[in-house]
Parts: sequence; C-alpha cells; structure tokens
Amino acid sequence: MLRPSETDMGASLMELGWTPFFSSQLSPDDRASLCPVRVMAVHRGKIAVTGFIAGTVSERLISPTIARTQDEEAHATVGDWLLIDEATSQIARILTRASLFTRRTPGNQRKMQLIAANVDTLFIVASCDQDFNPARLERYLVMAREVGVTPVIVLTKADRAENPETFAQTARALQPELEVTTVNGKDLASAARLAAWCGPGKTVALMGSSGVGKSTLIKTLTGSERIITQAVREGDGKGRHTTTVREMHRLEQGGWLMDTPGMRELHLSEAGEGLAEVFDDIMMLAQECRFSNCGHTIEPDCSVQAAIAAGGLDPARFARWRKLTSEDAASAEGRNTGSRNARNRGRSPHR
Ligand SMILES: Nc1nc2c(ncn2[C@@H]2O[C@H](COP(=O)(O)OP(=O)(O)OP(=O)(O)O)[C@@H](O)[C@H]2O)c(=O)[nH]1
Ligand SMILES: [Mg+2]
Ligand SMILES: [Zn+2]
Repeated sequence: MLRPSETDMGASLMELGWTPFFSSQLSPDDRASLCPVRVMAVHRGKIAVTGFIAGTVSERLISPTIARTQDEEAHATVGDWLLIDEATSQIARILTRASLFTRRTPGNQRKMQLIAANVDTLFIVASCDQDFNPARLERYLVMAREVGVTPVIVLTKADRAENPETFAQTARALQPELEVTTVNGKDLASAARLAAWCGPGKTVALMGSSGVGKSTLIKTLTGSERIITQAVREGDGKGRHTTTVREMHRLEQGGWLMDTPGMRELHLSEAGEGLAEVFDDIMMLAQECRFSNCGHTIEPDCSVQAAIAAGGLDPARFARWRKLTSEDAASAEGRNTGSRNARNRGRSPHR
C-alpha cells in the first residue's frame, strides 16, 4: 500500500477540525505508526472516531479505554483528537486539548465529568419562554469564559414569544459585547444565520437545559432526519431529556455542530477567572472598597453597596455573583488540591 502524503492527510483532517496546534504534537514516530482520529460520538462503552486510517478518511467504533491511563482526564470525550493504532484500534494518546469543558458530576461533587473538547464556539441555548433564566445563562457564560471559548447566546422559540426582543435585551445586559441572537429553530431561514459561526473545520457545541431546542436547531441546519427531538412536557414546559449521546453533526459547508444532553444542573468549580470576567463590573467596584477583604455587606465605605444604593448595580446581579462565588469557593475547599489544578485550560494550551 502506498503511504499517503502528509498533504492528503492534512487536507482531510482540516475538514475535521485539525489545526497546527494538534499536528505540532506529533513526533516523526507518531506520524509513521499512528493514525490521528477525532471522537465524533460517545456511546455507552464505545466511541465513534473519524480520521485518516489506512490511507483514507474512515470511521471506526473503538473502545474508549486508553492503554496507559494516568489520571481521570485520560478518558476521551467528544471532540477529542486521538492517536490510534491502525491494526488494533487501541488509543495510544489523547492529544492536548485546545479547550475542554468539564463539570462536577451531579451526585458525586468530587468527580469531574468531561463534557466536550476542542470547541471553537459555545452556543448557550435557552428559550424565549418561562424557562428563560439569567442566572443559568450566567453559569454557562462563566464556564465558557473559564474554558476560553467564545460564547453566543441563542434564544430559541422566538416564533412563540410575543416579544422575543425583551429576552434578548435581558441576555445582552449580562455582559458587555455579548453576542445574543433570537431564532426559530424550526425554520431554516431563521436558523441559517447561526451557520456563520460554524465555517469549515470549526466546531460549535450546543449546551443548555433539556427541551430548549438544541437538537431541533441541529436538525434544521443539517437537514438530518436521524436526529430525534421531542415535545416538552405539557404542565411545566420542561424537556424530556431526549438526547442522551454527545455527538458531532456535520454541516454541509463543512463545520461541526456538537449536540449534548440537556443539563439538569451545572455546578461551577475552579471558575475564578471566568467569574472575574463575567462579573468584571463587580470586580472593579470591589477594588474601590475601603477594605481589601471587604465582604460587601455592612462594611464602611463599600463601593459595591454604594453602587447598589445609587442604582448603578443591579442587586439581583450582585446576589447571583455572591451565590456563584461561594459555590466556587466551596467546591475548591471540598476537593483535593494538586492534580485538579493541572487541568488544561483553553486559554493557555501550551502551558
Ligand atoms: N416553536 C418552536 N418550537 C421549538 C423551537 N425549538 C425547539 N422547539 C420544540 O421544542 C421541543 C424540544 O426540542 P429539542 O430539540 O428536542 O430540545 P433539546 O434541547 O434537544 O432537548 P434535550 O435533548 O432533552 O436536551 C420540540 O418539540 C421542538 O420542536 C423553536 O424555535 N420554535
Ligand atoms: Mg436534544
Ligand atoms: Zn465592598
């Protein structure tokens, strides 16, 4: 068999999201003996990978187990780039991630769950109805900023709302220059604008509560009949957790949309930088407080309380910041220090 040229390989991998960041991690030995593949879907006990295998772009269902497991993050997740052995399909290595979304596992707060890797843009999906919740949007925003991935707030079901712009305005107020868009996810003309974020080789992950319309958007944009969506519950309008698999779907123009199951809870952990970025107005005010360790409650000369009194800071926003900060601090105390802090961060993948 003829060995394919590096250019052939590079061109087909670029479609899948391959960049110099990943190719620079390959030694000449790796290039000679291993195949780079991307994790397209995570199923129970198996992962679907696509890459340059045996000279062509092909797909394989392989075991997610890694030959030499060092720590909890040696598990592969959707979006990951792996080097696999062509003959055995064994994973030899997970390439360093350009970005990684994790969360504390609900039910076991000490464990981290990998959500998605190597994402370029995060669509934070919410609906223009009773489910709309600024505090929840803020959680996702903090997570995106912490990971170093650009967030876009996508407000679905605009066709059902009397005035979708009011939802958009509330969302825009969460952070300056935040990208916010309203959409009817069932309508291609309306959803098509979102494809601008998802050019060739780019990966967009969709996250948000169950029933907000993540899969609907992907179904509309890809035209795939295979994607399953389901009506929300009659009484409370909550979703039914229809999507259970994390999976990448290809857009005709070349980008990738990553569908994820609706999350019931998103607990923050080690999100200090993300918090500081999303709430930088409060950070700035706090610098002006008389005491550097001001608790912003009854202390004299507290600039935060002064701003609230003067109408410059929304007390509800301040309360949300407090809650997220204390949650983040509690999680830091509850966890063992050490290995967790070595988590690879999107903003500094070369570290
Ligand atoms: N009218 C209208 N209905 C929508 C829109 N987006 C989604 N829906 C409906 O909302 C319901 C839930 O949509 P899904 O796409 O299954 O929601 P999901 O976010 O993927 O939910 P999970 O997979 O459970 O996380 C379906 O009945 C959709 O048809 C929209 O923009 N307008
Ligand atoms: Mg879904
Ligand atoms: Zn203060």
